[in-house]
Amino acid sequence: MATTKAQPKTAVMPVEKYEGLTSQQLIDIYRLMYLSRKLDDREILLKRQQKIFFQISGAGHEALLVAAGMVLRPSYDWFYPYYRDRALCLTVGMTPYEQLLEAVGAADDPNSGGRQMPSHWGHKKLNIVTQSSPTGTQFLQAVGCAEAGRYFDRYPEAAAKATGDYRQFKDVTFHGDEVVYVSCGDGTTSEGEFWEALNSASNRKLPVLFLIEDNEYAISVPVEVGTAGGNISKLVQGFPNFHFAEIDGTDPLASYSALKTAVEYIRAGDGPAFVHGHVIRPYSHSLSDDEKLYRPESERNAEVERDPITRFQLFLVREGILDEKGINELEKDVEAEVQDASDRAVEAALPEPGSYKQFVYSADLDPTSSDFRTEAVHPTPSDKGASAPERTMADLINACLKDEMKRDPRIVMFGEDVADCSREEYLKAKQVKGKGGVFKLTAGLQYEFGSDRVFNSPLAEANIVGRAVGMATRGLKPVVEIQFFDYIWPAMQQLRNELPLIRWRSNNNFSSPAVVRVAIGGYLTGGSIYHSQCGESIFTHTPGMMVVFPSNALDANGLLRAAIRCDDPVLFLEHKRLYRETFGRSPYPGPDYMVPFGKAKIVRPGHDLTVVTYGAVVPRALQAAQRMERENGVSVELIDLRTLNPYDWEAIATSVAKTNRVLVAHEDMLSWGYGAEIAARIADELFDHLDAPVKRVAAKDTFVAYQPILEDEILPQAEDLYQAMLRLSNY
Ligand SMILES: Cc1ncc(C[n+]2csc(CCOP(=O)(O)OP(=O)(O)O)c2C)c(N)n1
Ligand SMILES: [Mg+2]
Repeated sequence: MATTKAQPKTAVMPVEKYEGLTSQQLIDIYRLMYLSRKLDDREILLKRQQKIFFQISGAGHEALLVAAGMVLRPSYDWFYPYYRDRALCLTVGMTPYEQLLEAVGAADDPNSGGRQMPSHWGHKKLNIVTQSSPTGTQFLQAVGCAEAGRYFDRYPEAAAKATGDYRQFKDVTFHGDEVVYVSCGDGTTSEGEFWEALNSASNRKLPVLFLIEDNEYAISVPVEVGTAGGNISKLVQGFPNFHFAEIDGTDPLASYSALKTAVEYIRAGDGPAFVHGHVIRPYSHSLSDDEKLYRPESERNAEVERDPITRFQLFLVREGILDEKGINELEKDVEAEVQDASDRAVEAALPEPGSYKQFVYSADLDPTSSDFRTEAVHPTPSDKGASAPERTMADLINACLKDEMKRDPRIVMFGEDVADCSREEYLKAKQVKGKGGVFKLTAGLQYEFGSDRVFNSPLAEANIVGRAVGMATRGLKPVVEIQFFDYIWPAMQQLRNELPLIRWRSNNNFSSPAVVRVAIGGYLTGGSIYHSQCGESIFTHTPGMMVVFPSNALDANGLLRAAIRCDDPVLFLEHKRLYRETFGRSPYPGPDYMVPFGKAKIVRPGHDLTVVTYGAVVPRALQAAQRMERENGVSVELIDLRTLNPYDWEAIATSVAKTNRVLVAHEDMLSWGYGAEIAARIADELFDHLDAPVKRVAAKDTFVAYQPILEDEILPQAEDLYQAMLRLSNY
């Protein structure tokens, strides 16, 4: 482990004169720093003129970031910057005009096409990956991006283009020694995902440069409040394989020197690096913040003394590199450039009204299309005289994963316990059989495809999803597992604010079509609160996320294949109770069987009333429907939605127009559940067809209790469905 001793915050004279930089390079550094500051000043002016709507500056961070930009390779390395990184983006090639296009929200803004606030960097050509506003979400994605680069380097054939699935639209580039840059402020190091990322980067010796820009404040909260002892460098020293440096980030030469060493260390493949730069924040947190409210004049004045721009200007003059005339000319030149960029940006075309609808989902590959409808090649249960063995949902999910891994070398799988055996020597020596998931859904995959493709994650759900986002952005197809839906919540930031948003917020410049498989649901007899939860509507309420919830083995197989091949992120919900149920078993349908999204299955045709449901309620509703027919002569049409986003409105509308009575049923709680939306839409659009109010059956508005008597009462049973059908048909 290489370490660099902490250095004082004040500038230290370089050991080698100017760190080996030429006079011209020193002038270029000053130019970029000054340009960055002037762009902030211009944005502040534009904000006051109400030509832009938000401003957050990179002021005070310029020296550190120009240095970082200089030691990294544009369009070669990968960048996960944060909002103070204007100077880095300029240094690696983003133009002032492109930066101001985001500030005005222009259609041609390469960062986000007018969708994100200013300083939310993203640039496809420059490998600057779309940045969001939640602090700290970039770290695990950077780790995943680095893992993907390493994977492609080891398996270059995986980078090949292929037609017929997402790979057609996902270019892969890699060099083998690229560095992934990720940065944040001192405050953000308190986020859990920061620590999860350090843990994985360290453990896997990944080529990631962590740059911490410590301006001693997170809005108004000083560093000693967020960070134990007030110095993040002291806390991270225990992570193995890292190179560490702590520097004066207002000194471009000290920054350059430290970052150059750090990047050399990473590029050599020795592991990640952590560079902690002390910087200043002269312009308050943002234009919405006034630091005079929490920082006295004395403290603010002390910062002025450390301003990197004035100090470096003095340095250039003192060293005879530029005289005052030269400085004036350079500054005038920069100001003219900013003026010109600004004049053009305020005139730039704005996004077309209605264009917001674009790029919520892939425009290239539509999983609802007929391309995703293929026939089973072996007899299915509907084929009379089928002789192939009936397989469970667990079997056919496992079979699909195996088929797809064979077909697509970009697929990697990880999660808690998904590997057969992390200590693979036991597996190789056949000393153990292997686990392959707590429900055994991934059993045998590590054994067959190796530990680079199927491996255990740390026990950290954000880690699983965050890394998957980074990998998928880079071109891999992670098919990750969340062990229980009940424990999905640590990953919520990634699942809500990242995974489904990458495409839309980057205006289609990036995408992250990962698959997240989740074991969900109750009816377990003793599953209790934390092994029984549903909650699918939380995710169907997130634009950009496809949500799939199969009820039987054949659908699970075909839908999972469609999920893996498609170009959008998919939350694939697998009901634990259905994994090995007798209901819904099927023979293996072959390696190319697919069920398109958004196409419901009419489980049972009928003409008196419609039931719309999915998941584990399907077999219960079927039982109730059969009883309705038997005891009351009522013919129930049972619709299994199969996918919840998108969902098959046409099937619902056609059925309700025929039966005029509808029951919407699900296992999740009633209030604010998935059925509320379906019922509301039926009431709105199909009112004229209804002979009775829309009914709903769902769980009670509580969590599931352990004692089976309570569990039965809480979750909707066939009897509840029967009673609701009866009331509806008698209305
Ligand atoms: C998850 C999350 N929580 C809160 C915020 C609101 N917020 C934006 S910036 C910020 C402070 C960040 O401080 P630091 O990491 O030190 O960066 P700095 O702005 O000082 O450069 C906060 C609290 C956010 N964007 N995301
Ligand atoms: Mg800060």
